[in-house]
Amino acid sequence: TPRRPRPFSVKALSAPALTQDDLKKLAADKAVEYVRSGMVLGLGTGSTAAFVVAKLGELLKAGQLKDIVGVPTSKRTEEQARGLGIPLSVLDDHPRIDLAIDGADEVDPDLNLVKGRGGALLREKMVEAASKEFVVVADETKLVDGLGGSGLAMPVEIVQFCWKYNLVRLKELFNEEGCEAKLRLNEDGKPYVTDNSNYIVDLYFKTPIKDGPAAGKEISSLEGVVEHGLFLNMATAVIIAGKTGVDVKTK
Ligand code: ABF
Repeated sequence: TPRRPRPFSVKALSAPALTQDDLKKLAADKAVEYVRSGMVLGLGTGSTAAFVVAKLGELLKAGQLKDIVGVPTSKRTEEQARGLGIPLSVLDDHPRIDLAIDGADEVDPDLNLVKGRGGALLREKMVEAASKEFVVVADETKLVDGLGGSGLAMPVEIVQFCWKYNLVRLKELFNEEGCEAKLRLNEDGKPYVTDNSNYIVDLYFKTPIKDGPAAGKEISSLEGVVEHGLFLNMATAVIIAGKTGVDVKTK
């Protein structure tokens, strides 16, 4: 007697659920489809961006990509890319970047971002501002209705000189919103120092930031602030990987 087809796929039922790393890799692989031979590329920082760099290394090795030049956004990324044999440069020599691909900490519905929990916000912002296209890679946990709304840190890079003074001034800027401000520390309790030898103050908002551009301007107007983690109107596309698939959002 002919075997009856099974009413459902046993394979699908037993397939392991996608991990957050699987989702990051899916987003990274999709973003790399934007890369062409000969491009100057901004190389992001963080665990999602690391999947992008790894994929670029693979494609170069396989001869499927040629003559790319990477401009890393951190010493960590520089090390990873160098280890994979990706030719590297700096903004001084390549002030016009074709495409930057980087992760984010928060993505709002208008593709504005919070970045910098990985500590690389200054170089990221410089490289991504110099890029014709800036593609963000993220898993769905990064989506928020309003920036600062995740309850997690919104980083501000400040000079080391009189950091307490600036910590207080940053907190005062958003006092009405009940914002907390903390100097970022390493596990050993010492201040976290960025690639540019600065400190980071993390701002914790109780409610989403109402006016991102105004907040960004106010933060930047403080002497001793080097850069903040609001990346407004910079992303040209955001690739979000979720349990149900990969979504590409563009402006
Ligand atoms: C960089 O890495 C940062 O701007 C952001 O802080 C962080 C995101 O890291 P991950 O991809 O590990 O979540 O993109």
